[in-house]
Amino acid sequence: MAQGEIVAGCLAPHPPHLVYAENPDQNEPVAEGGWEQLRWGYERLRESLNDIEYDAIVILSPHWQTYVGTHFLGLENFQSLSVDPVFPNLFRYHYDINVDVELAKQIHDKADSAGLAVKMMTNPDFRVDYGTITTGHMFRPQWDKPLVVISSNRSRAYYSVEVMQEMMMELGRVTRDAILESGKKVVVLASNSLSHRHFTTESDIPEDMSKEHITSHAMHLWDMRIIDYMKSGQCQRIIDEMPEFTEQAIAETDGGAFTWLLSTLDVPNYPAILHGYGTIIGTGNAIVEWPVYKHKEA
Ligand code: 2X7
Ligand code: FE2
Repeated sequence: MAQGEIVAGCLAPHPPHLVYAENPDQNEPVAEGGWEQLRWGYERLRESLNDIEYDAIVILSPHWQTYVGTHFLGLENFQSLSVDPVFPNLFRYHYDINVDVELAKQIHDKADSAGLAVKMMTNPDFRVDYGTITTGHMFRPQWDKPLVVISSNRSRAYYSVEVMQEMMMELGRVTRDAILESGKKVVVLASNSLSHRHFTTESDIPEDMSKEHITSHAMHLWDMRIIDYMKSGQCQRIIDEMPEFTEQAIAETDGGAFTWLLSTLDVPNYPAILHGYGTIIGTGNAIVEWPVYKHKEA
């Protein structure tokens, strides 16, 4: 069997506003657009990967929060209605998700052997979180590739960013090893915002872009610093500064997805492609691609 491959890795944020603004058939609320900078960013990401072949998409979502270990969706299909608990006015999405259970189990088993606490989620009534669904929809709205969905162990909540990073670096390494052994071509996605300080009230028209901006200058500076590291291929500096970034920018990196992504990619030292940046209810969001397919020889 040929060796498997990670063909690309992406930072693919999940504010439900993006799905709301796209008005897909699956989502009940209707919008007059909004957040175009980010939606155009997702268009550019999709276009960039259009000619790249892959078998499956692996997503780690901070909104599937499992405080005891890391869990993996473990049934072939999940269907239901997902309602965002904070924004039920924006996100009521009827999903139908196919899972690559074989690959999920391979990653699960490798993580287990490495000493991480893991579990396959085999409850057919389990409700998939809106982070997974929004990233899945915006990355590939046709939903024609099976997913592997990985929960967030939230180890930062019990311990610290440092402990979270140790665990997510290990989870990233075993994810990578399992993918290489599987013989499959895979895209890996970290579903998270950067700075994550929200406004506490919503405007009357949620998609009124005259009300949208970053919550503070400090948040903007942090987001630009991290983006600069991504664009200039300095991902080890992101790992090194993750504790300060996560604490000072209240960043959604606390869920571990970003650290896990960088680890699956062997902490890239080549430039990432920034497809878009924008704010959503005050939070900072970047759509970024690491084009591994261009760096095979390196
Ligand atoms: O989950 C989110 C988020 N990360 C950022 C902004 C708004 C809503 O939901
Ligand atoms: Fe979020």
